[in-house]
Amino acid sequence: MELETLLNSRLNKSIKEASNTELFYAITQIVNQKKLELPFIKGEKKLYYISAEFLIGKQLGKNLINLGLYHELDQVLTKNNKSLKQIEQIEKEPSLGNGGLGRLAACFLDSIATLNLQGDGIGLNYHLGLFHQEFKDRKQFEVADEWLQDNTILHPTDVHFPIELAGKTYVSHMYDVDIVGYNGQKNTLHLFDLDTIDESIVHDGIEFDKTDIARNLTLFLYPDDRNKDGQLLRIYQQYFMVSNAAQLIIQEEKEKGHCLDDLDKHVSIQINDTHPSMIIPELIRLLIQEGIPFEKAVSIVTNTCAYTNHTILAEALEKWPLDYLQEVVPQLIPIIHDLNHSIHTAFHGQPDLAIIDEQNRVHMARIDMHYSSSINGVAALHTEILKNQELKAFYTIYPNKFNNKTNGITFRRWIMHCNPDLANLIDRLIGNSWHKNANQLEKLLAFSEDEHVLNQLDEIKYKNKTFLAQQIKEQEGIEVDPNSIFDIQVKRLHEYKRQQLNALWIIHKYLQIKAGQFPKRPITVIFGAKAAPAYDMAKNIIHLIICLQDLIQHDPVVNQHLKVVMLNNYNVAKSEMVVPACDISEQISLASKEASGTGNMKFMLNGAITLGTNDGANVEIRQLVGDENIYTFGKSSDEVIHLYETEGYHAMDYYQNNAIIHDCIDFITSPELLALGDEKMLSSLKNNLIHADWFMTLLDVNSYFTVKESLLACYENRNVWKKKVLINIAKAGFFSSDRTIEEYNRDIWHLK
Ligand code: BZD
Repeated sequence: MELETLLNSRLNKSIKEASNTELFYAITQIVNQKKLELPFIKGEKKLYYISAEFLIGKQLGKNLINLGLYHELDQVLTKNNKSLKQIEQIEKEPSLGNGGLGRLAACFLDSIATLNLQGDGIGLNYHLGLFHQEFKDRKQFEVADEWLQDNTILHPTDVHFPIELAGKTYVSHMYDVDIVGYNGQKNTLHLFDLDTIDESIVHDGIEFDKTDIARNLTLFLYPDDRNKDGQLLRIYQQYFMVSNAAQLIIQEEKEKGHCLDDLDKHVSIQINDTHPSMIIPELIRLLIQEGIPFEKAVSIVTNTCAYTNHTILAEALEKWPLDYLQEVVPQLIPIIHDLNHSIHTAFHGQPDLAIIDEQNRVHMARIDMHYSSSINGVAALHTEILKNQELKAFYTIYPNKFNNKTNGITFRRWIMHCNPDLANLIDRLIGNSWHKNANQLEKLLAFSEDEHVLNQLDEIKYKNKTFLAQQIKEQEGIEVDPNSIFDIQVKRLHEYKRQQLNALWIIHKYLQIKAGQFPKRPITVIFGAKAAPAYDMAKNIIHLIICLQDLIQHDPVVNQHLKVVMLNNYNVAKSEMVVPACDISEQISLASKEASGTGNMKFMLNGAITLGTNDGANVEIRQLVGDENIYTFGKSSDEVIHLYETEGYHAMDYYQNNAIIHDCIDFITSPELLALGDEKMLSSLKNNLIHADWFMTLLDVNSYFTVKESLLACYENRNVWKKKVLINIAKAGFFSSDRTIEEYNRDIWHLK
């Protein structure tokens, strides 16, 4: 049936008369019906991608694209004076992730299904998500994110497993989300939950009784783990996730008639950072229960599992006190001891290889590295740093396990859905083969001197900027000029990502404007970021940015030249709005600290120019586009690593010896800002920058300011800029997650 007829038959009124909400539900029903008709992907071998986060974003638009229905429906609705884009907004965004790691998992599921590979995701169903960010008094506050109300994506199943937690048995419940590929077939994301969860125990934002496991287990992603109860809760969550995963895998294998001795021939398990690491001892335990001897079980599990590392920040590598594991998962302790003992014997007690260290802490990443067959980093530089620095001891003993898989993004969401005008222009120029073979984008290079094409690209950017400006006006109450340069930094708030460096530049620009030095063209600096609830310095940085936003907005002279916008509750939907509207993509982490970044790829694909350090995947962007088409600055990762090793960085020296740095930092506690902000928070940030500055903000101030000025100047050279934009889009094909997944499959999973 034609879509229009189908839609009419679902409504009890005409499309014109129906409200957006009615249309949303009617379209959802149609999509659900279509999904039901799709076959599940089948194969000899199956992948299970286990992850604490799946930042999947709103599903309706993405499903319509992958089902091939988006365009037709859009036309039907437009004809009836309705907007599909507005209807899509009705869906609540699933709050099942935090940042890059979770969004990567979502892009991967899309590509796995699109490539017709049999692979399901396994995670948890967090009722109240990460948190919903609110700003009050220019500060971040966290409240529950009630995304599950009006759920339209989760299907309850009748799958339940018994899970032992602290000696008590809980019964899990599996919920499924369909993962539709851009290819007429589907996989599944399985999210586990408890039926006894009670959202009403949450009070004062996101506070709740951390000990009431039956009611709290899947309330939040990353509950505050500053104290013991919080840490225990994380262990409860992690074990609940992996025990469900292990039981599901074994059940499915038995249903297929496979012998568990051959598990590694039929199953691959990808461990997404260390949150799912307990899958290793849990699976060994269950295989032993099935009658397989310990040594054999260990070898099967090692062959089945593969581990991805997403960070080199030492504090993010999880280490759980053995006592805590003993309390929550006593059934795993004998296995962990045995594994530890084997390693101790094999490597003569070498301490940096031990699973249990001298302080009786269990190193989760070390379990992964000893007992899986692949260890990968997520960008070339990151993998090299793992091999030569952070995980050197493991690279020495397992050189063949190490491999690089540079991250990618799904082009279905990150251009076709978020930037339809650009996607359509590309279709008209080079055809649509790039939808499935992203390298075809290089064909765009043929137009790099074509003024008409370059102008079309520019017009699309302007239209996207105008749309973003409208949204900012509606949602944040700030008027921004689409003719200004949109300079954007959106990502988790962390000192290593150095939003504070960008804030110092804003202060610098503010002081210049105050002194009568005006920029050639107004600049709009846009931020979006959530700070972890327990991370005070990150919250101080958000506070400074909002104070700057308000100071500048209310200054009638400065606001003609400079605007700052802190988007509230930055999420996937907001990302889809800012990515197509960006001129300058800020990727300014301290070199060696950003494993890869994936926002950098999204911006590039949508025609932004990167202003970045030689870090993570920025390095590969630079190799692809050439030095003329990216603006890099700052010390190299080798230099930074050397500074850490020699304790050679002293922020105070920069503060004392550089007048610009001195003025910018002093301004943080100037009367102007103290009139708006909290003295304690601003002083604490200022003191930190002078006396600690663990992520070396001041190290790169000079070169950042200089290179940023040259980038802004380049914007005025319109033809040169437009050509750079085209080259960035044309070279982005490498960053398709289809390419990344093909590599995982070729080197690790071997599904087909
Ligand atoms: O993973 C991110 C890295 O910081 C990015 O550089 C990289 O691009 C992406 C995808 O590989 N890591 C995370 O997002 N990590 C976390 O969010 C996290 C959360 C809790 C504990 C440890 C890590």
